[in-house]
Amino acid sequence: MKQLALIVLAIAAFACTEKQVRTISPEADTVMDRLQQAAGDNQFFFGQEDYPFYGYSWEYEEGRGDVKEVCGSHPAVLGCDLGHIELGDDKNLDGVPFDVMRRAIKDHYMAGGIVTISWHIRNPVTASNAWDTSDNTVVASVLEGGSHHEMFLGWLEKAALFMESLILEDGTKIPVIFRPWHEHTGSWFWWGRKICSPEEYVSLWKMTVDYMKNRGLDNLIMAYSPNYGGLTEQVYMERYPGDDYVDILGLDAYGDGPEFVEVLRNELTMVSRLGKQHNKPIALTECGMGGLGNPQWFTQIILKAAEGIPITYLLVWRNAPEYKMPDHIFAPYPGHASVDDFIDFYQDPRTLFLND
Ligand code: BMA
Repeated sequence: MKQLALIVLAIAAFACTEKQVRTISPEADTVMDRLQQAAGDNQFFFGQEDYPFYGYSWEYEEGRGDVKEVCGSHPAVLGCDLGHIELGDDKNLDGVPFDVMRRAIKDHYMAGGIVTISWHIRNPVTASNAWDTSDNTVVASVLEGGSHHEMFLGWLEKAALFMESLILEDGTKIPVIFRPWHEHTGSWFWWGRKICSPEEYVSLWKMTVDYMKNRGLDNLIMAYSPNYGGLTEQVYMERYPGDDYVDILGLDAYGDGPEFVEVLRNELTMVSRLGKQHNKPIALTECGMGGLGNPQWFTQIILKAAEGIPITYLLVWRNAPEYKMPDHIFAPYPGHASVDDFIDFYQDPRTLFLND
């Protein structure tokens, strides 16, 4: 009897693990292979958030892009953000129409590029933005059994519907590196370190991934992206949702100067070690220097920090139009002081752009 019980338990445990394993689509697999291959060749892809939508002095002009106007190629990675999709809005939190975003994602993928999507999702309890950390019960309230669970499933559905619309004419689902709940080792978003417990964070992540998986969204490659600074392995892994729920180990890092290079090198080295242990590619899922005041940031800061470390891609943040947000740029535009340095970065054999 006891033996039978053990066998039943073993089968149940096996069934449970089986159920948890995510498989990704062949196209998503190809992206993973390409990332690994680049890192193996001591190369990485360069990306920028919102690059086709606007730049320092323009908005919504088909074919334009600050980076392309500086070096001749668009970035290899296009970053987009879903913030405000949860409200049913037709534009995201930075004013990008979701229709325009969908088209740009298809064009970018068809041109051989890689797509990543983050989600500055609003606070479902206070109805304020993602940065509202005033209530530390929010994560618990969206989990199963919580007061805002049903509402939150509606928000996940809106994001899933957008993801489902990312298909080609022949029905191929465009692979997307999905990066929700980012920078959670900091405490500036409602899912941050001081706002929820590790268990709550992990449940939020798993609920999100399971929801997408159950809708058949096997084109999502999940990227985990703690924030730079004060990271030990323990802090990095404290809220890790598990190997079945994460495909890329990331790091978000903003800064400048020798100390930034040193700390970033140390933390990237640690992430690289974890990547090897967990058999996951690693990436600088967001990085940059706000305002790009250092004209040699690309070759002297970020290339130096990542030298010899097998990052697969890096994504700098958006170049907001100057009249909307002065000094909110992360890549050069024609005439900017860092143009020459950026061209050196572009020509460096380690960097891969859309042309590559
Ligand atoms: C931030 C800034 C904000 C923006 C947000 C989401 O870092 O760029 O202006 O709304 O990202 O893109």
